[in-house]
Amino acid sequence: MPEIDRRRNVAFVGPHHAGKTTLVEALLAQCGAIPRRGSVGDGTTVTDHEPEDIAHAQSTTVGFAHCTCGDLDVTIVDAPGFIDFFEETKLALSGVDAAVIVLEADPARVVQTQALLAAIESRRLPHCFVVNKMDRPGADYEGTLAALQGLYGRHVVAEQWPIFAREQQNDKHSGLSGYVDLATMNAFAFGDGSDRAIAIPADIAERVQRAHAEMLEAMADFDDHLMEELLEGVEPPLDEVERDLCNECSHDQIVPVLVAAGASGAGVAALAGAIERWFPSPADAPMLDAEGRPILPDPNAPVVASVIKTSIHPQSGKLSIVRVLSGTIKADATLTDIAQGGEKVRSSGLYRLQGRKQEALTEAGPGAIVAIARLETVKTGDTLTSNGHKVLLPRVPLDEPSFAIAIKPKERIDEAKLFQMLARIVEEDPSLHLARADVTSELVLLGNGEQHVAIAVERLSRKYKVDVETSAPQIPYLETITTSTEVHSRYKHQTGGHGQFADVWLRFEPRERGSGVSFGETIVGGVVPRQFIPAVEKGVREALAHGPSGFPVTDVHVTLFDGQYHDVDSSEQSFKTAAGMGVRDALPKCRPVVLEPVARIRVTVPTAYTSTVISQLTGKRGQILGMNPADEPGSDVVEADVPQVELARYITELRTATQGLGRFHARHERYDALPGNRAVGPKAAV
Ligand SMILES: Nc1nc2c(ncn2[C@@H]2O[C@H](COP(=O)(O)OP(=O)(O)O)[C@@H](O)[C@H]2O)c(=O)[nH]1
Ligand SMILES: [Mg+2]
Repeated sequence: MPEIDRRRNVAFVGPHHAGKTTLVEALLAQCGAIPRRGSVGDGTTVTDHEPEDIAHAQSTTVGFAHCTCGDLDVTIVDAPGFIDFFEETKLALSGVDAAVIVLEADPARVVQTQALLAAIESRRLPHCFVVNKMDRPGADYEGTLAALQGLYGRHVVAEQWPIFAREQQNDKHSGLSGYVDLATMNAFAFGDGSDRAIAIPADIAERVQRAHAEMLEAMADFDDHLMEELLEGVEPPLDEVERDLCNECSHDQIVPVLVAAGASGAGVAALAGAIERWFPSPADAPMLDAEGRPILPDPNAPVVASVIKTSIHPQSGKLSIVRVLSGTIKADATLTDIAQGGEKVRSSGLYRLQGRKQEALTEAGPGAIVAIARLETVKTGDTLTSNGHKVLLPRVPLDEPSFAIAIKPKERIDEAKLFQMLARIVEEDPSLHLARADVTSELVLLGNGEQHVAIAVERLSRKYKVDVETSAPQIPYLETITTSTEVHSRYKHQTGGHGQFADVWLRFEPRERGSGVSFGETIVGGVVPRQFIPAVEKGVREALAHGPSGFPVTDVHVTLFDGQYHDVDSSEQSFKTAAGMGVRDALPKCRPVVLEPVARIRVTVPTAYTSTVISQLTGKRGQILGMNPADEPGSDVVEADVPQVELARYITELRTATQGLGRFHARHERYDALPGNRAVGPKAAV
């Protein structure tokens, strides 16, 4: 077990496609954890190992890896970047002590790191930025840096300055060839495995000096001694600068920016050094329990561990990936699940993960991120302890789902079985939800975007060998009437022996919206005997289940006010039938309308997109209720009532219109009459 201060737990996060998985692969190769770098395109990387990652050439879930850098034991959590999987990323961040935010050298994409930064800052997690893909033509380091500073402030500082190889003929750069370390003012050329010291190229010397000065100024904000030196015009010793930088980064004050081209391994050796020097060990910044008390990382204390991820393999079973905060977990430990009411669970094995590979461990101490086998009842987000020790860790707040599909089995298996399989998929990803829809009773899977649920369905098919049909959930339309009427309905049938006879007069009146169906009677003189009246009500209610357009009828009051019966031939059944016939006769005469569900939504977007969002909602028959500044600076909240049918793919449309930055919450608000020109039937609504 490595000493706790030699451990580092680092998440690699950032926008989709920024090169995180490739960079992690390069780091693993750099540290000798793997013989050679695999590639995302070939599906050969350590951390994109799930079949869905490989099929889509992108991370669809968090991947875990580890390497030994010098005498440092580094556990890497490679998070998916695609916005649909952001909740998974948030959970992963809860288990690490620092984050590397990887982004492309493109100022326009800097805004895409905003939600991520909010999650990182909410935990005050030390972090650095890596401006990646610096080998690509047009890579704009200065622009990206300026955009980062514009968004987050000047404590985000360049710690490296890129050196480009020059083409012979013109002055265009042909690729990243090295960097200047702005703390120590040393320049390096990338080599195979290690970087070689060189002189600072003359053509960037002046710019590099300026960047060095900017870095010192930013650092001086957190360091009075440095501030004095700068005010007195004293150049601080470079080893002191390096020490201060480590200190200020590990306390989440200064956020250094580095350069890399992960695909070629350029910048990876320096990144490994940065992880060692700038990022805290688990001992440096103990995590807090739900009451804000620090949990000291003592190997001899009772175990406290938090479950940050669950993965279920149909053959080998369930793995709970935990971050140990305190104590030492043995491979056959019995632990208490505090979140599940103190249930005792027993480990069937302890593993360190290298992508899909599991290396057996005998024990794991504070700071370790390890997988525990077969804790069947344990869920992501739970807190595990030993000896009944009562500690609860804070739960990561997850966003509500914003996209839904209806699922039904294609053949063979029944729905109950499908429900169980889906429940296992949801167990692996708590940002998915499974529900039975009201009104339509469909089985509905909800997630954070079209990709999120589509990949969950792919996973379901692969793991449990079940084919399903998916569709947009049916819209739970209803019908109602807008005028009153009275009908006379007589049911008379003679077949051989005794016949059937019932005669009813029914009045139909509209009720207030949302009040449902009610039934009353004003029968006097026993023209309809008491014992048959419940049958009339039953017949009415059953017939109202399908209005003229096929939807359930609501907001109507039906009164039985007259009728006749026959001593021998009348029965409950005949009154029920007569009532049903009466309903079918009456509804078309009462100017029926289809009612559609309307949701109240709150959309949060950066102010620059507010007007786009408003016109998008107006185009969806939305009624804008208001627009106010959001809690987060620079964003607005737009509130609107929008027909549910218009929101089916809204999350995708919103993200497309807002660079992925918009998000919304919706809840059912009311039913409105469908505008006359919009025809729907039960089929058209699917
Ligand atoms: N030019 C260039 N392409 C890269 C680099 N790193 C990754 N890529 C490519 O960018 C794409 C996304 O890479 P990936 O590692 O999956 O990004 P992730 O979504 O952040 O994990 C892949 O096609 C990579 O081959 C790089 O340094 N330079
Ligand atoms: Mg990836």
